[in-house]
Amino acid sequence: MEPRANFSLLHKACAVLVALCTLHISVTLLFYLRDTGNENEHARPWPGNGTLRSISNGTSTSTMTSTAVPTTKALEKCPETSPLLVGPINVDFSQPVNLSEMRQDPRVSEGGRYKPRECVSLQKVALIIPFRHRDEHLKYWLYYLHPVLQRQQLDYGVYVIEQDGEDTFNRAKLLNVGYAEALKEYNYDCFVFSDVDLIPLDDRNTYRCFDQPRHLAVSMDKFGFRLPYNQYFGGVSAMSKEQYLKINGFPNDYWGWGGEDDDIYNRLTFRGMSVSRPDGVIGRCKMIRHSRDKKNEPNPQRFDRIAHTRQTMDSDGINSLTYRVVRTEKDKLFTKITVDIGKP
Ligand SMILES: *[C@@H]1O[C@H](CO)[C@@H](O)[C@H](O)[C@H]1NC(C)=O
Ligand SMILES: [Mn+2]
Repeated sequence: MEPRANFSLLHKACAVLVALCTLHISVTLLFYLRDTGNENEHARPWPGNGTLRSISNGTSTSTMTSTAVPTTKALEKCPETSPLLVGPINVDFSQPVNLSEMRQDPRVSEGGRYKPRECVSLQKVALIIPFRHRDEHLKYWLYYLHPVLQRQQLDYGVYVIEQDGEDTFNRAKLLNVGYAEALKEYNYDCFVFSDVDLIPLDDRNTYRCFDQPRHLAVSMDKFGFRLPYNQYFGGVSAMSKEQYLKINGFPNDYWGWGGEDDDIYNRLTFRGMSVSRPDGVIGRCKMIRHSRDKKNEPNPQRFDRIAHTRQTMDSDGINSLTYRVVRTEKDKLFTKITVDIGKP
């Protein structure tokens, strides 16, 4: 009697096992079929699933790539204040600088372009430098500024805008050209306009844009580390694309030295904006000593022009800019655009 009872028990157990297996298979099959028909599914964690789905459903390739490559995690935004800043910087114009090491830097790409690898920059910044016959100064600028801009975690490009020929210099018109040419290359949202001979003495003076147009060269050695006057907007300034367009860019008819920065100041106040500045310690900067350039004599018309900004700003600016690009040179550390901007 005993062996027969055992055999019957075993038979029952087997039957139950077969039933459970059948149930398991059918439930699995049911879920599998339901999955292939439903593309709104949340991502499943096991690998290979996407491939399976793409075979059974030819339209699901996008789902396949998104689930099959879990390593392409998006970079996070850079912090408001870069953790790489060091504060005061040693700047010495009596020592010649050597750019050869800087040119080897694989993080900088042709034309003086850089973006941090560790995070996504908060702003895309074009640096615009009006230029003529100042190669020595440009060397210092590149040598000191590239590391600063990199520590500031900016996505940036350096544009040297050279006035062709030997007619009277026109700084503001060159700045307008820089704005227009930089935008042809990349979707910059901030523009820093810097003289070639001004070097910041503290990397906390971030070369980026703010809620209001920014004046950065607030504390120059040349002026005893103070503002020469409250409305001063010269040397180095920064404007977002929006702020720049709001004032119709810069005047094109200030030939020779002086006045164009005051005209720009007038423009922004007439459009209801004000000037944002770093404090006088962070905003310290050094100017390379030089004699006055030929063909950049003080402009005798400047006082009259500044007095009429309100009448001229809507018709003279980025909306009336004309020029001709003579040549473009891509150096490792900058893009140089030589332009014919006419003459007074
Ligand atoms: C600059 O430094 C490199 C080595 O880093 C050297 O080969 C080159 O001669 C130097 N150039 C000048 C002008 O001193
Ligand atoms: Mn100067």
